[in-house]
Amino acid sequence: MEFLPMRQILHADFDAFYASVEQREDPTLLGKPVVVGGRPELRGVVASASYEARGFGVRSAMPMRTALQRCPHAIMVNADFRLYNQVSRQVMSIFRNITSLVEPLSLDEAFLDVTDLVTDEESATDIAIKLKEKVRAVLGLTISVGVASSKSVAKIASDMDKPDGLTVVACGEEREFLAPLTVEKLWGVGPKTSERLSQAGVLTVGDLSSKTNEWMQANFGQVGLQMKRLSLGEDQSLVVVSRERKSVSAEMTLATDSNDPEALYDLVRRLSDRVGTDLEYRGIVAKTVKLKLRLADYTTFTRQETLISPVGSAEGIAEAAAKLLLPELSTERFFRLVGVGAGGLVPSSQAQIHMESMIQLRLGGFE
Ligand code: DCP
Ligand code: MG
Ligand code: MG
Repeated sequence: MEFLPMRQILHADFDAFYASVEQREDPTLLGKPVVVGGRPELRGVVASASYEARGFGVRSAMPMRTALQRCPHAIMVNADFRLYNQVSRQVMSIFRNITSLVEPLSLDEAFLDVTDLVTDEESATDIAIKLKEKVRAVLGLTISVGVASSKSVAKIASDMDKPDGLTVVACGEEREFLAPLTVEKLWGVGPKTSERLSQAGVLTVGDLSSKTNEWMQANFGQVGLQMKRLSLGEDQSLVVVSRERKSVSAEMTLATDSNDPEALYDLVRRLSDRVGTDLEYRGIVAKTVKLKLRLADYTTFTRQETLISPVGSAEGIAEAAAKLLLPELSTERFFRLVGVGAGGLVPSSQAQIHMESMIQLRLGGFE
């Protein structure tokens, strides 16, 4: 098997994410048991419980009814997904200010590969401390961070000392760290698998790591071999920066067909704003900017420009898109729809300067 050089991975996860955001928004909730979720009379469940509520045995995914039985004085708050989304974008952008190698796992957590940032003066642990301070200072929220040589160990570590935790697993100490933990802590081991393992006397990760490959394969197939590797702290999976779309775009049909330059520029600016925000959120820049236009008679075409230097902001996108719009405007031409798109996406850190600029007219499809 080929081995990668030693890596330094951080896993960062907000503490009681929804509940902490609500406590931040309304300081009278600070220090109190807060549960965010659906109403008990509607069979709602708990999405997030503050650590004060957890002291009473309240947990995520528990029926709200049960939560209120355990903690009758809990303060129930409705979820505000727009707000959580916004905070998520903000934290991901703080992460990306440290390194472009960020892999979000959900709204409130991400992996960061900081291998290349570590120096004699600054360890991965120092970077983790800096990250926690930055999040607290900018967002007024706490994250827990795990530091390890792989994603799976870093993720388990971040959960060890919540809230406001920092758990570092030194290289070479992965096995000892994992051994006493229950098997459910391993990625991919759910209640069913853990039940089957416990019937075979395998309760801890240490128990699992002492099973032979043959036994694991006979009982659990390929997944068994993977579990065994994880139990030994062996995980070479990479921090994946962007596994999504190849382009980002936004489009809008006008309320009434328009030939008014001001209205059209305004729309281009608003669409560029959406595209630019998305790029910033994902830490990527675009090498091409596209403008999609549909006339009153439904003729649809796109203009696109490959830029001399890639853009990653709303202003940059808007400027390029407006330049593409200018030659298309005429009093006889009524537009029905306008779209702005960004293509040729690369991580901001890998952006290369392009020596040529070209404008192309393309009929038909828009990615
Ligand atoms: N969430 C949800 N339903 C679940 C689990 C989570 O709606 N069953 C939402 C609410 C959480 C957010 O996702 O606030 C993040 O999930 P986490 O598992 O990270 O849980 P918390 O951040 O709330 O708490 P912890 O401190 O344990 O990370
Ligand atoms: Mg969390
Ligand atoms: Mg989480």
